[in-house]
Amino acid sequence: MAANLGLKDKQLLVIGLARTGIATALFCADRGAIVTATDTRGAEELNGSVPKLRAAGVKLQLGGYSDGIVQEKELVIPSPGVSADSPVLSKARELKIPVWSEIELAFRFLNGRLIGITGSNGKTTTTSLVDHILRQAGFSTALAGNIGTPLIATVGQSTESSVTVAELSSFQLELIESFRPNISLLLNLTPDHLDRHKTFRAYTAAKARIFENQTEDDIAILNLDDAASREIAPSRPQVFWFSRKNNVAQGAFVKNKNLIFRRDNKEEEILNCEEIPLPGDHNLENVLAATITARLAGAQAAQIAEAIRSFAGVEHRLEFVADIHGVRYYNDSKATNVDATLKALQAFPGRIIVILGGKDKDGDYTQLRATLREKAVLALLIGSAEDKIAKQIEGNVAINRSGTLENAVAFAAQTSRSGDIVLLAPACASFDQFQNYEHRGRAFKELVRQLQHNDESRSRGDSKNTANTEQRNAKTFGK
Ligand code: UMA
Repeated sequence: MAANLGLKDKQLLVIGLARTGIATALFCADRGAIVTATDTRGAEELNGSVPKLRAAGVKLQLGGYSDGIVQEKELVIPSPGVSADSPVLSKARELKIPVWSEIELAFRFLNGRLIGITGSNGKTTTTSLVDHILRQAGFSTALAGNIGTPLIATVGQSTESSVTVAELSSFQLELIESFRPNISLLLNLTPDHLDRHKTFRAYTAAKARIFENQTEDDIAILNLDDAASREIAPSRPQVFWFSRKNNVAQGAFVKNKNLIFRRDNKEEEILNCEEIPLPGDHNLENVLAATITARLAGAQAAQIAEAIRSFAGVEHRLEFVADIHGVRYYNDSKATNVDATLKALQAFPGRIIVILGGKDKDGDYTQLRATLREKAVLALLIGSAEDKIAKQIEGNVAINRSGTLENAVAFAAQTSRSGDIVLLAPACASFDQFQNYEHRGRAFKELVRQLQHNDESRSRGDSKNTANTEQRNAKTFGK
């Protein structure tokens, strides 16, 4: 670990006061730093965190800030949502004030071992799976980072024997200095967040920083099937590869449908790939990557196999919701870009009714055409991206302009037949109609569960129940 940092009497600026900023400001104030924290939002929008921050002695400047706020600060810690090239951070650099992401600060205080997991898609599933395997194998673990709990918030519980499993985003990695996971895993690289990083090259460079400070004592794990990942393989750490398509010298691969871990010419059969409960080739990649990570962290082959078999998956990632008369409903609300939607479609054999749309992120939906032709029977379009998506995919799949998620689910229920898959994998952000992708996913699940409930009430001939459910529907969705 890097040298611990003395925070006492240090003048710090924390920018952004949501999950990361609040945890960072409280952590630093608790260690005697003189903390100023700022946000473009006003006190009334900060969900009640203001009294707690004030009580901890944090000086607040809310409702906006000027570049001058960095004057006389010794360290600036912006939240991941603050763009690295924003004027206030440029000013800090001009004044030679260090600008660190919160993961850099957390790293200076973290005890025990650190596993860092990044990539364009699959991060959350893989991070959760690694954590699940290690816990099942008896390790004391903490799950943190981009997955929702800031790394700094878990530092206090870390001990010499604990393992912190952290999901890392490009926003967090682009502002590190000495951050160094013992095991770094890069799952894949496809274009994402180009509104922030501008070019794929800059985005890739931010992700590659996960390996930057690793030494010969550390481990890097990469995807041999992904050309962009191969190009940035590091030279200092020991490199392990995973591949669905080829054998690898050191790492994990598939042989005769078995998942194999290989190290120093010794092979271990982990489990049969058909036993993996998560659908799709991309999930096979996630499982291969998690296997190497957990094995090198110290879990035994049999423990890994058992934990994979019992892994229930992650909410909003190809999450199974219900089977209603042979029609299976899946929630993949986290598919907020075209590549993630492609992977979701590819995870099923066919006859998919897919719900697409939301807020466009400059996505190229023409990339969906071939897979829609092959796998989908119907595309239900929702949200503000409806027109653009319709223009870009028409002629490749039947389209219904549903407008809202509620209409889309109702239409899917009417038109589907046994054996069909109804898949929410929107390829768009959610912010036009929902607070975030989690809100969208929960709304989808609620709609499907109501369908199921209504169906069960009908088959019981229970008219009273049906009326109640309809009343409840009207309440929840404002019909
Ligand atoms: N703000 C400013 N100035 C700015 C920009 C934002 O003051 O220029 C303020 C906003 O008004 C707001 C706060 O900053 O109050 C928001 O900060 P934030 O967006 O960093 O929110 P956090 O709650 O701290 O969430 C961050 C991650 N968010 C982003 O990367 C955008 C969360 O990842 C992460 O779970 C959390 O830290 C804990 O580590 C979310 C995410 O969308 C899930 N990540 C991206 C992704 O997965 O695609 C990278």
